[in-house]
Amino acid sequence: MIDVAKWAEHLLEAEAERRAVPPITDAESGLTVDEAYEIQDELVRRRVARGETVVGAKLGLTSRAKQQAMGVDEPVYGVVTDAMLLAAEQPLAVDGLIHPRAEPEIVFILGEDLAGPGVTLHDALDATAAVCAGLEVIDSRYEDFRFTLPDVVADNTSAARFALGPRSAVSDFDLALVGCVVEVDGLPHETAAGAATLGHPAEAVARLANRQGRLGRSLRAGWVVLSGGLTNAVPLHAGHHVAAAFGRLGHISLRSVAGGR
Ligand code: OOG
Ligand code: MG
Repeated sequence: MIDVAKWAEHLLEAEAERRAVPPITDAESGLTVDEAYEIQDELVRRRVARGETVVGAKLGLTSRAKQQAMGVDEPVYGVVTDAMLLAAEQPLAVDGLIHPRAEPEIVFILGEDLAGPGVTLHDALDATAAVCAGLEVIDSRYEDFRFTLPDVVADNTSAARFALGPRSAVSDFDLALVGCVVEVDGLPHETAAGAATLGHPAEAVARLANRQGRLGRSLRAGWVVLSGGLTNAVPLHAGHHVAAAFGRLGHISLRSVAGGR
């Protein structure tokens, strides 16, 4: 039997102390994915108990670029809270994090609750109030971002911060064909299209809604859903400027500075 509370606290402490730790599976080689989601649930419960509000959900490892980079070949699900949301133009204080990286994502804002079974890509689009360009800042609590599937699940899929661009109506785009160019300090670094995430970013939302349904949960109206990094993530150091342009869907940029929050 895994000590869910112990491992949840362990990861929260690593985050608070900005100290990377070895993956849990180094000590608990039999950790299952279900147990890892229990650790994640407990970790989120503790964040809520200390005053944070759940504002949405995220998928990770939905693109081949990310799966290959991280060596994990299936999508993972996590939770985002208000404490992770960066305000418009708010710089990212890198000293508050361990080894942050930024990745471009198409983000959905739901207008209706959504839960499986049977949710399709089209149902997900129908339930969407708006879409926007996003940059997720991930910050694995594990040394060197080294983890297995259960490790990254327990660690709330490396969730740390996220920034959102202006909202657009979902009907204005074929999200599979929206292009994405990531620039670091003004130079092109990574490129992709929306189809990089499971063929269509709304497929990611549908997949998560079906999982929620199996657990007797739902995605909630008003929630943001991050559909997963389209490209590999870019390491962030103080003084960097990372920008992700998604054509007509908009643009989002992040300036990283020294200092903590
Ligand atoms: C895991 C989180 C992955 C994404 O969008 O693929 C993720 C990681 O790479 O540390 O958020
Ligand atoms: Mg991500």
